[in-house]
Amino acid sequence: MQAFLTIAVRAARKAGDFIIRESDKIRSVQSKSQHDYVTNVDKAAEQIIIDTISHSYADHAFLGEESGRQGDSEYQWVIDPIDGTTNFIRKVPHWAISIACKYQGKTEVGVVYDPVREELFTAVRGRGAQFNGKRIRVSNTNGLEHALLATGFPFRNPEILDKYLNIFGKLFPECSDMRRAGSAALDLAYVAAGRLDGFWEFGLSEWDTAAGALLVKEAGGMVSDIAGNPNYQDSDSIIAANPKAFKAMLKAINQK
Ligand code: 2AM
Ligand code: CA
Ligand code: CA
Ligand code: CA
Repeated sequence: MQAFLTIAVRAARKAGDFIIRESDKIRSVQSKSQHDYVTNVDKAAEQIIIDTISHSYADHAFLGEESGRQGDSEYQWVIDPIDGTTNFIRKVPHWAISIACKYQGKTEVGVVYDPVREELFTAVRGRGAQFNGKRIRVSNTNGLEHALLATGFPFRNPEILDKYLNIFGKLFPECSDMRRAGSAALDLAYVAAGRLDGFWEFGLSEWDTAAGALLVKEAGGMVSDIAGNPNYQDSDSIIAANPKAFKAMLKAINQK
């Protein structure tokens, strides 16, 4: 799996260099659905990542946000070329490349790379998580009183806004503060690095969370859906946090 990590990092760095070079030359901004934008740069970056990986692993399969599913293999690479496209388009320097490699449905390798800050978060299942080559752990914050949480608003799903606001109303008064920075992959990486104590969001896709969720778990954190079910991929919600904050978040959410 170490070889897969090397390739994932190479692909993320190549895409990162490309995106930074192109960031003053965004040619087209399209709306895929309401509020979900994509640019020519997202699409080209995804192709760079796929080409880099295919060069080493010609028979592997891909699931990319912009190009969908390709190939059929026990190995599948899950790619978000720019997580935080709205920030990227508006020149807010907070977005990342997210690449995960799954074998037989299980995430084995995860990379989240922020090329603006040159911050690289990596994990291999069973081998821990690293930030720029140094081992990271989730925070030790106990409970919610001093916890800094992050979230994303349900911009795509106005029908779940009431459900979202209800949970916000339970968590926000209990915690120290809540961030909404616009990149779920970086939110998860920051939980893994202990910069944030917890994260929760509705309506994310596999490419947003696959790499980041492995980072959190390998850094000693917990990941589940809003009901505490570890198979968060089967639901429309995700919670990730250090184990103590995780427990406190679920308790706060489930209180009447
Ligand atoms: P994306 O930039 O790859 O689309 C944060 O809420 C998550 O939702 C991000 O991972 C982001 O991924 C996605 N997202 C899509 N459209 C968004 C929008 N208009 N505002 C905020 N996040 C958006
Ligand atoms: Ca998108
Ligand atoms: Ca995304
Ligand atoms: Ca994206």
